[in-house]
Amino acid sequence: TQKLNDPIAQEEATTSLSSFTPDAASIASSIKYHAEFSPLFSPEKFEVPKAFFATAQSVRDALIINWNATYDYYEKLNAKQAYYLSMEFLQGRALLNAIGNLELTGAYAEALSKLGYKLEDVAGQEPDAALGNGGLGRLASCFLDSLATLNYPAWGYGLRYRYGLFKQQITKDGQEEVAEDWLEMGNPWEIVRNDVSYPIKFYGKVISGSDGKKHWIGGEDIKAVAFDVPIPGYKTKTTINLRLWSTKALSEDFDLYAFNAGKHTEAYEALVNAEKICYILYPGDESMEGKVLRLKQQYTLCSASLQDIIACFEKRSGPHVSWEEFPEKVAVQMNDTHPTLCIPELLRILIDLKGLDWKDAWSITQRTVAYTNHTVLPEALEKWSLELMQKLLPRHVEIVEMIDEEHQGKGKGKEEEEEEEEEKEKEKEKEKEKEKEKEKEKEKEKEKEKEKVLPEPAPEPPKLVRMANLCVVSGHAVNGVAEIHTEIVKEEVFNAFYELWPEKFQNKTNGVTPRRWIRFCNPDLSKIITDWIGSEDWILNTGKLAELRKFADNKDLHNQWRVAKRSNKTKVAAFLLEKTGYSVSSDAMFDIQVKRIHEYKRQLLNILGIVYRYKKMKEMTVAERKEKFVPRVCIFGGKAFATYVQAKRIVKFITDVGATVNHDPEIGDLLKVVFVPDYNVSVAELLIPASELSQHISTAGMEASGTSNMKFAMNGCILIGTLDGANVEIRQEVGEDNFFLFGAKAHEIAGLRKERAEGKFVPDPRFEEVKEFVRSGVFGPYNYDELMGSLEGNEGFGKADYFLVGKDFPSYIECQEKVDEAYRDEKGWTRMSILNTAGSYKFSSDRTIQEYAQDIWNINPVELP
Ligand code: GPQ
Repeated sequence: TQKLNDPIAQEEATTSLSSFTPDAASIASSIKYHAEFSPLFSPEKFEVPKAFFATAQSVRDALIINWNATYDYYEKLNAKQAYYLSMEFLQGRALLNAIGNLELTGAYAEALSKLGYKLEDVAGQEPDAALGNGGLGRLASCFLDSLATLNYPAWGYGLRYRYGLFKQQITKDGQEEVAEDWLEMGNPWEIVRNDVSYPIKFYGKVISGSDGKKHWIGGEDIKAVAFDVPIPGYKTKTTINLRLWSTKALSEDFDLYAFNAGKHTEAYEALVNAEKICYILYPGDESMEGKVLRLKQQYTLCSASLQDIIACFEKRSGPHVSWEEFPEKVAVQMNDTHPTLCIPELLRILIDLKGLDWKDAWSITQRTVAYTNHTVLPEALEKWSLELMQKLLPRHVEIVEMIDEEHQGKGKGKEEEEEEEEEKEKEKEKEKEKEKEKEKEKEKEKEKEKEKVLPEPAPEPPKLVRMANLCVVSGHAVNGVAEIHTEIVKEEVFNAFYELWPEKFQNKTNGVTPRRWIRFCNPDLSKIITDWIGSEDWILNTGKLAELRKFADNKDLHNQWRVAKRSNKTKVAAFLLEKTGYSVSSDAMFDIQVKRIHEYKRQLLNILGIVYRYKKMKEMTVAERKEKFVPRVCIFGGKAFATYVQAKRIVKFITDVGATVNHDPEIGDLLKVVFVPDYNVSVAELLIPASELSQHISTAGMEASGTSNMKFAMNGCILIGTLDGANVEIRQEVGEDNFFLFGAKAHEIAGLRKERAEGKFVPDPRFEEVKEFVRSGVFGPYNYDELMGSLEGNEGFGKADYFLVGKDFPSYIECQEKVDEAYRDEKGWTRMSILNTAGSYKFSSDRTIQEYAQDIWNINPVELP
């Protein structure tokens, strides 16, 4: 590497921004400039971490120029803008994506090589920005890429978590979580806007002013500061913004007196209290402190973002602000229910601060916000304790009560409503009196209680605010994320609302960005696609992928296709060896299931299928087993939520099976089972291109959509799956013959569970056999009684095989036999693989975003001059 503090290098390095041109020489000097003047690393060394940082900063310069141009133009045009509010953004790494979108990959590779570095190594230094858990967060990030690429005026809003999603370590006890200090070396992509900050209030009380207005006063005040992350579009100058909020105490809140008195912890209590809001995503919420923290996080996101959106609206409106026009300029999308507080917050600002009356504020709010539902699992539909909310956000609870009243009063005539209003007022007065009486009674009872031997019966369960209902009532659109999911949303979960407002309900089948998920993660396959289609147009217009169908039987394409897959597999084999110590053959079929560990996703079905296969192998002669089974590498990856005991048992089970099978000399390359630690976006980018079979085997009706299924199909994997989520549509597009289907259908599930509860289910003997085998202790001393027991019995959630693993087991292993057969036919398999890529065009997030833009947000693309 060149020494950077010699005068010539310095002169080169000071090349200013204005002369930034996308050729290797000026890129190299821009990198050197940042290496030289970056205050974050010591001057005498120029090692890879510093090279990464300097490279990223030089890219950021280019992004800032485009960001500013985009911002200025939007400001001038004052077009309607969409705001995507999400607690999660799973951005992954940014470097290769950014230079890829800017079409500067070649130039950067050359520049770095001049400086003695390989682009690949430098890019490998970047930590994943893991500000999310899984599908929901990654979807938000894919949407940003599509929004920028399609030139839609839109911004993302989220929180800047100090720690990313935990790092997963696999030990002999299973999963262990370690904090992910992703900001340790600094974040070269973010721009802190010290002049963009908003006050956020918690607690306090509401008083009625002499002006008849409500005032929320007192309480705890902190501020939210903006950190901007530029999001470049592909082959466009448009660079949109992901604005992440970081919380801080007000400067006067550092208690100098306490500190000087030696009470150090006490002195900065307020600082920690404010900053901890943004420590981590989804802090444990079993404790009351945890619950409060989560609600504070949600409110911070909503309040800061809305204050920002409103400030922007006012600025763009000029001296005459017409609030009636707000919904014509602003669309707010709530990514699941986490940003629900947007609704009462917008109403609060409009009514209390801007002086609008309820009717106008309500109408504006309804026309502005829309809600995406991502799950039908009842335990995942958020409900907040009314009592807690009342303490933390007293004014918002009043507003939520008004919304409820408004909703209850729907469809009534105006006079009737007014009369009712009067009645209600009277009722309220009466109730207040009654409340007072009750309080007195209670006090008396408390006194008596102290004298009693036995306690009184338990109090009534706490009242809960149903966030999803609030979204459905208040928003103008509600959407599910795959066709089957939207049907369930309409017919079951929100059926009463659907009957009331059928026009609100829509489907927006998810999608993923073909830039990150084909073009950049699978350059070999991309080149082949481009060569055969005759242009790169498919990257922006995935419809073109369908043209590959014409060549599905072409021998030359087959050869190239297989070479690319094989080369991706070799890379994964090296990666697995490094991370797990297991050596696998690249000739074996790569069979992958990567996603969050959850019972409904049924990693347990997969691993029990593997155990069954292993048992059968052991019962056969060498010749028999080679005849019956194709060699497979079964790869798992995914994190379990830290407090989800059953999910962690599943991780432990998979690793135990791996430890036994992988060391069994009789089995050799015929079967390997590998759990990849710390699955994240970057690991996905490596694994998906190398996968041949991919598993999407949730209990039908439980996976809202799934998005990795789309990525796998795009990369020429064949899916084995149930008729669930987007699998249904993928199968339709790629063709039934090119999808391995098994399992019970969504409409059968309730009946099957009922049968089970009535003791009518007769398990398949092969299922009994496999559980017995596990219990016999072949996989080590760990006691699997509880895990296997959850698949038995007849009663209750979590037990009695709620997720129907036993029911689907026979059809699953029979389907897996068909997979083996199909894999032996190399030509047939390659054909299926090509047809999967060809049939995946619908699942570009560009298509999804266009649908949101047209049907929900009513926004139009704006191309920079
Ligand atoms: N999803 Cl509610 C999450 O990743 N996190 C969540 O908290 C909820 C949903 C997923 C869902 O399970 C997948 O089926 C979807 O494909 C994904 O959201 C994006 O819609």
